[in-house]
Amino acid sequence: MRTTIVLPTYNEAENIRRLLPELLNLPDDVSVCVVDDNSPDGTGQIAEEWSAHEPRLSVVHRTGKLGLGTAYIAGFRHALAHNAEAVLTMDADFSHHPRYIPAMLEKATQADLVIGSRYVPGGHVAYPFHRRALSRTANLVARLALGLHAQDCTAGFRLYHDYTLRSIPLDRIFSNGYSFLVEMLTLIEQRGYRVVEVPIIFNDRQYGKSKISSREIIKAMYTVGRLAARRAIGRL
Ligand SMILES: Nc1nc2c(ncn2[C@@H]2O[C@H](COP(=O)(O)OP(=O)(O)OP(=O)(O)O)[C@@H](O)[C@H]2O)c(=O)[nH]1
Ligand SMILES: [Mg+2]
Repeated sequence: MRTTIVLPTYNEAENIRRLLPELLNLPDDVSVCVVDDNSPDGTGQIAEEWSAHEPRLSVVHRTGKLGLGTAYIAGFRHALAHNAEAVLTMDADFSHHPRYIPAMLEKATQADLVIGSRYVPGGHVAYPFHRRALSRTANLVARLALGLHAQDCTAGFRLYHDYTLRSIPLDRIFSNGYSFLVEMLTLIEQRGYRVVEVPIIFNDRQYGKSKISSREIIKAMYTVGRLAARRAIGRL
């Protein structure tokens, strides 16, 4: 299956140097699309230099920090325009380790969406307590308010089939940032697609800084509220 790995990046210079070779050496038929928001630390340039001698790597440069959700959409559009049969999204900071990718690709034969999941048996989160509590609460609220079935609704480690992505009206997605993931999953589950979770051990980043902020958390609560209201009136 021709798979494009979409990597949104903002200030991931230390990580991207280490991650790109691991991804490009995977035994599977993968290409990589870095979506960089003009990172001040030069992540976009590093990826650009690599792409000059690696035809399987492409870089989408955006003018500034435009948010994670629209970065995913830019990556989806790029991958679909280049005939990808599947699109895998992951963080560039090694929280999502490339070693899980083969298992996710294998599961894709049984699912329309595969989630690299922290919250199924065998999964684990190596986060400090407060971050773990935040993630657990966000998941619980999303599951209860939106009736989602997946255990890890906020995971960014996902493998989408091309047909799954093509059936979602990407133009109409209203949330950006981290809540984008909850909105995408809601639209996918609502269409009756099969979602399968593969356990992963999620590690805290080693290099670089987190981009999650209290503003993002408030925006995520707004997204869940808005989606729950739409679901209640049957207009998702
Ligand atoms: N292009 C782009 N990438 C982003 C943006 N915000 C975050 N990212 C990337 O999205 C991925 C996830 O962001 P992180 O900062 O790791 O967020 P997080 O995983 O919630 O936080 P930590 O656990 O602290 O790392 C990383 O690869 C980031 O570089 C953005 O606005 N634009
Ligand atoms: Mg991270």
